[in-house]
Amino acid sequence: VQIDALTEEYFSSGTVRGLPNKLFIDGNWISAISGEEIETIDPGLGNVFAKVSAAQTEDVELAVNAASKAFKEVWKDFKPSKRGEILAKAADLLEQQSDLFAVVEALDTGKPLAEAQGDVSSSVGALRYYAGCADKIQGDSFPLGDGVFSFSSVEAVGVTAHIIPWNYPLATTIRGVAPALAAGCTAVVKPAEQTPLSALMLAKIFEEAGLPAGVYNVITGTGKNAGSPLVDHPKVQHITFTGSVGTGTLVMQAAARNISSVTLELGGKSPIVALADCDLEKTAEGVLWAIFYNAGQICSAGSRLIVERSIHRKLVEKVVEKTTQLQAGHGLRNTNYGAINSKEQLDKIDSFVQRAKSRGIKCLCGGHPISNEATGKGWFYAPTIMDDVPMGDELVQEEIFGPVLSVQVVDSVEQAGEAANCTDFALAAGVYTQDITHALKLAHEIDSGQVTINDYWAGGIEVPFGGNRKSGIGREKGLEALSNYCTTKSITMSFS
Ligand code: TXE
Repeated sequence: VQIDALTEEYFSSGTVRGLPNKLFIDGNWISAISGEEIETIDPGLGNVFAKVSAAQTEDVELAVNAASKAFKEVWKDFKPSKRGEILAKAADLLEQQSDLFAVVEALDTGKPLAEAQGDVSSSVGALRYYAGCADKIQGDSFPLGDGVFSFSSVEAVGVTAHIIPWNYPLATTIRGVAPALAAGCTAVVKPAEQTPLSALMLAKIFEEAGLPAGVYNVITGTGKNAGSPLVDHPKVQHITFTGSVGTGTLVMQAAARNISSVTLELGGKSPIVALADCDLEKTAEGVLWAIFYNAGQICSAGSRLIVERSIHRKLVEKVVEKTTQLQAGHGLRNTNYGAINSKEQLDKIDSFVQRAKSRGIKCLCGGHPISNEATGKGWFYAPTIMDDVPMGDELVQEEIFGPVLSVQVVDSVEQAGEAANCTDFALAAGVYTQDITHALKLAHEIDSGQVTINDYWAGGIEVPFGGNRKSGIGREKGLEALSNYCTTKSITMSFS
């Protein structure tokens, strides 16, 4: 019912009432010192529906200082079980407000409401998971003999910066901030300029849950004016970044200047290997959602189908047939295939496809922008499948970050493994086969942060997630993510 009311309000007024539009620093809602603002656009209609403050260096300074003060004076020695209670309360509050969050997230990103609802519920789960971790972070003891005893104390690193992309704004914010806060760190979040709202709305949730001022801060603004001074700040001890390889490189350079640590979750060109004995129906369904969920705007999207020649035609036909089930449309109009987040991204996707066509690569379906049938507005791209793409082609090598599947045909399990590893990326992979030996052999051989067998999106907050090589450094999610926000101090004493 709330969703219906919010949808109606949005389509009649062009916005949603009560959206936050200021920075959240030290527990206060304040405008950027410059007074400047940026607009946020609904990609499903191409209309501006909200404005937020545009932070610059001086605002970043305030936020980092607030986070530093809160770390030293309040949060680092806050009773761990109480930290957990606040995170658990925040999870409950987010769950209660999930309709509002899902609608705003769908508007900001352009994704279908059902997908945004999934993002909110997985974010509630992530908050609960790390709430339970807060009082279970502990050290070790090291008996040394000779009257000397040593133990370790696992401590929070300090102020952490979180640079968030536009494809999963809420989920990416929470998957970094929840373990950071559970570990006793404070956070300054810089959401993507295209999708700033949910990180701000989360501030309201944390406020209501009783999080002390300065522990969670949000500075909205551009990468250049707000993101860059944040990652360059000497008081920031750890940076968690999700985004492009180019910006990740700049972030790592900034971290190197300050000797701060980084977690980088960058791009991907993830393969799905379909061996001759796979279940064709299940594989086709897996491939469909691996590449067309969120219109392919996912770092771990399965953007390459590596298929054995004997089933190539049959499998590809099935996937093409299934793409006809996809209904493009505005995220709040009960569709299952949403918009591309920005005009720039739409143009980038189309230019990859047009270049490929001009090189003679066969397009099996899609291959062009489409307009939202109901309104003729918004940025949509037809689900696209490019067939028999050579290994060295840019469609195989480069991240498109859109709904474009490149099919690679191979003649053996060995060739499939080689094809899977033929790019600079190593984020995710899927393997579809009935043969356990082949499944395990490929899982072993594929260089990737995660491999899923006979499924693609399986795996929750419990499972570490991240990439190798150009796909990044470090892992998020799971207990492993806590180590991003902790440092070990060894304390040794003599009692002889
Ligand atoms: O990414 P950026 P963009 C890929 C995808 C896409 C391309 C460009 O291929 O087409 O990147 O997207 C902030 N210092 N991915 O330009 O620049 C920025 O404000 C500090 C993959 O949006 O990486 C935003 O908050 N921060 C990806 C965040 O970095 C800076 C998700 C990501 O933006 C900054 C998104 C700077 N100098 C895009 N410059 C994934 N792996 O999921 C920008 N930012």
